[in-house]
Amino acid sequence: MKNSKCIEELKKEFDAYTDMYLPEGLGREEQLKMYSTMWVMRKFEEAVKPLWMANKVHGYYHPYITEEAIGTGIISQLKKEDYIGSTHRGHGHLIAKGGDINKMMAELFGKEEGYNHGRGGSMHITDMSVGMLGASGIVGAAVAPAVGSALKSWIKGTDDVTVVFFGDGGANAGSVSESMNMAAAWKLPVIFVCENNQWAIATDYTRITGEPDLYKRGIGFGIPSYRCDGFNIYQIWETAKAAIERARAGEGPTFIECKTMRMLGHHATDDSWYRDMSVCDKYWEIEPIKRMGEFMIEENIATQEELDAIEQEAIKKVEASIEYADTQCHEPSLDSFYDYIYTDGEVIK
Ligand SMILES: Cc1ncc(C[n+]2csc(CCOP(=O)(O)OP(=O)(O)O)c2C)c(N)n1
Ligand SMILES: [Mg+2]
Repeated sequence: MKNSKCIEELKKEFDAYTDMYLPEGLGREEQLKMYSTMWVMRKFEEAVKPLWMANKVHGYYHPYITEEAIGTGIISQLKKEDYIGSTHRGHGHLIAKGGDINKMMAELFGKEEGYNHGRGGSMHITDMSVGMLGASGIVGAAVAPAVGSALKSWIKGTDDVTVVFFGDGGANAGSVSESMNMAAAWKLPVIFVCENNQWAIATDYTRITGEPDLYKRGIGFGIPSYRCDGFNIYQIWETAKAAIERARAGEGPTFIECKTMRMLGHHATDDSWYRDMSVCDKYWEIEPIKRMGEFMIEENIATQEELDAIEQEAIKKVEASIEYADTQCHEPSLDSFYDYIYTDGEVIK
């Protein structure tokens, strides 16, 4: 199928579709940095599956592939002191916030040098040094703590912002609504980002909600709410910029639904038997990295050579992280089995 025909078909079925455009204030260097971040996310995720199959990576892992524009377009604008709360699909969020991919890979390998000393795996990575409040295997669970984090910033009088991510499935957790209500009532500096990839494991999201326009939930709480094309990093960047400015100015929360499409299985080996994956064929034409690259070339923002070099750099970084985790890190010793159960105090063995 020709590219343009795909796009015409997509426009009919993907109601969040927007054309690419250059938002005011977004310079070339920032664009190249975001492009690079997306490639690191992509190469990291692509590398993990074969490692998982080879039994080098342990525990579940959920790829963020094709959702990279969401985390990147938003988190790239945060400062180090700002916070993010993440999901079970959180590698990309941490990469965008400046996390250490060597420590991430070591954690996935179950090694002592990993973020959680190899005890937590993919879904439990936290890095307070870059404001990453934590990933969570419990869907929607990051939202209430994120409102707590925003409350802390408000009490301390800083201009720090907290951004919290959750899926279309996670959006249905009761605590998400309670948190939105409190944040709106107290005008807290928090941004709710719903990554609507239209699936919650094997459930089409429209089967479990009466209102498929998820951004409208924010409106119900009096929160300015927007829908973005989850494949259009420029629209996401522009929407997030305004939301971050509002939060820093003490004007309260924003809700952003980034509508996308889950183009792979829910986790590493889910073959998506419950859905027709051919639906995704068209969406690959607008996957965010390809789309941003094409746009930057069309608009003479970057050359193909520059973009290729950025991709190669990302491959090298990820390869180095695998080499580190595989050959330089250590298995936790058996006598450390009970370590890190409590932050301090007596450990009951
Ligand atoms: C509270 C809770 N209920 C159920 C699950 C099982 N579960 C794990 S991932 C998932 C789907 C989440 O879907 P969504 O929030 O849309 O995120 P996505 O995986 O699509 O990124 C579910 C139901 C869980 N981990 N936590
Ligand atoms: Mg989902």
